[in-house]
Amino acid sequence: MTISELQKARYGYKPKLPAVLAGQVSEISVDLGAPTSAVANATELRSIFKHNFGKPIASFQPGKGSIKPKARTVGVILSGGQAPGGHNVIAGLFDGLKKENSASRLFGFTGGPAGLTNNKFQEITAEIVDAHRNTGGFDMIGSGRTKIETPEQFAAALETAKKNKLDAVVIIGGDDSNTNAALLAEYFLANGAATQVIGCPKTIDGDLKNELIETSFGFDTAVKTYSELIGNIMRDANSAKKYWHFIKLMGRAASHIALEAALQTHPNICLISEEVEQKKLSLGALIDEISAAIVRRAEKGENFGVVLIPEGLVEFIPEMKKLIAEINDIIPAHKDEFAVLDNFAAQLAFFEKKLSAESCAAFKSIPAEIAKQLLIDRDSHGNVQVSRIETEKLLMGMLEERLKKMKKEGSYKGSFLPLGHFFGYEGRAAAPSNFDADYCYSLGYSAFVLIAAGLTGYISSVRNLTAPAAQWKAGGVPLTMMMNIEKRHGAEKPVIKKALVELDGAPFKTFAAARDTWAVTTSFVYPGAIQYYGPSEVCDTTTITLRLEQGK
Ligand code: FBP
Repeated sequence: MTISELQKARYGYKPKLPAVLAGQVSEISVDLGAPTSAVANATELRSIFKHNFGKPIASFQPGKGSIKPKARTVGVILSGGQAPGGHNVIAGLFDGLKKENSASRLFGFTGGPAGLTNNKFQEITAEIVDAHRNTGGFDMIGSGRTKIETPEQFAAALETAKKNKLDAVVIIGGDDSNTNAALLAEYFLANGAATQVIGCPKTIDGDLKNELIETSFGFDTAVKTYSELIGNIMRDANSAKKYWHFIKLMGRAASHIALEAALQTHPNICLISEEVEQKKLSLGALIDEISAAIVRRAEKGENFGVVLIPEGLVEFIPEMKKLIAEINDIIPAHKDEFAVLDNFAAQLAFFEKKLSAESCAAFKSIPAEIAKQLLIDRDSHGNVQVSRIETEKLLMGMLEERLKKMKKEGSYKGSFLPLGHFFGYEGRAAAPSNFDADYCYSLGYSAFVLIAAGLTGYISSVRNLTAPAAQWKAGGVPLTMMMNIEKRHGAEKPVIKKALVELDGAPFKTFAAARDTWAVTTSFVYPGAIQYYGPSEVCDTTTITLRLEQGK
């Protein structure tokens, strides 16, 4: 394989670790705090997680600990969408295990959680790790979205654990995958298995976070990559002065990516799904807001601009949310009838009979191409695949109509040439920034210490992330502490609560205070590419979101 000079240099990059993780594992003392509860529904969760509920928070301190170094066999799984730094989590785990005892073994289950239930793995060797240090993607062992939920799947996972004498399994994933990790930890204990289960917080979406998990890994790199691209488009727009760019950004439910990209680049408009939901803004209201900015800029002779759109927006617009919820119920209830409909006209006729009058009107009001995209198969966790719904085109089409009408009426005299973009996969497998390289390696190393301390049902936690890495604090948070009960597929389920954008939080408030100016006055910022070598303030700092959340 041909390797670029930058890649060669990055193989040699030594991720920074919190000081407490730098020595021998026997020099770490694992402090356990008071019993914990849950985000909500503590009584129900206590009865579901009889063996794990209420465990204390673990924090690592320098000192003589009680960990007795030994050789261990550990499995690791990458689960869900790619996020920059996944390979470094594995590298941190591998290095921790080997430093403790060179006879320890690490098995990488291939293709996501299905690797565990099908007992498909490859042993991770030093050679494999070295060829993936500080690289993006999940290609070392692959990933997948299989949900371990049936009794047969749990039994198969246990069988794999027993067969391979696994001391522990580390699941690197988002909120759904870590919910699975909690269920697996409980199942193993309930069945007398000694295999520990540890989670790691991964997702570019940034929605797996709380006071103890300051950010999920990958968010930093992905949003910096998108911000570079947005900045480049802004510079082009400000040079050519003839296009309005509509940029949809990944982030299935939460708008953290769009908000952070807005803070980094100052677009004319950035929609925030959580605000759209709270203010119950209809599609028509969004078109009012965007067209008002287009008209005001046109009056200044500026017939160009940039609009950021969070990927999950359609699910937060009230009439679309209702429509999608009805479609989610109708398709499984009439599976066979729906499966034989082989063209959109037949599907439309089918839904006309089944949808409520309001949802039927919404379904018919959107372009057929978009309506078809609302019917695409849900993923294994029941999520609508919003990355495949062209929301940017929906808005562009509606704006073209609105502005044409306004031109006829004489209230708009500009020219409107819209261009659509979708930035998602471009950033998801990017080479990790120094922050993500360091954070991920620390998360993996911290997962190893949790294993060595004999803990199960925990997620690896590295905190104090706006300080230099040596001052980061490491430990583990009981997974049940992050859970509540929510309705999924019509049934009440224990799940890790998603962290959506808080409208009273500092990141949103900072954006809201500036957006009226950005809407009309060209205020673009061009952040440029991620830098790996150079001054720390250029290379190591993390997101504006994290800094604002921590009051820095
Ligand atoms: P995770 O929640 O698994 O981290 O994945 C997030 C994500 O990248 C979303 O931003 C996006 O909507 C989705 O994955 C795309 O899924 P797929 O990889 O199946 O296309």
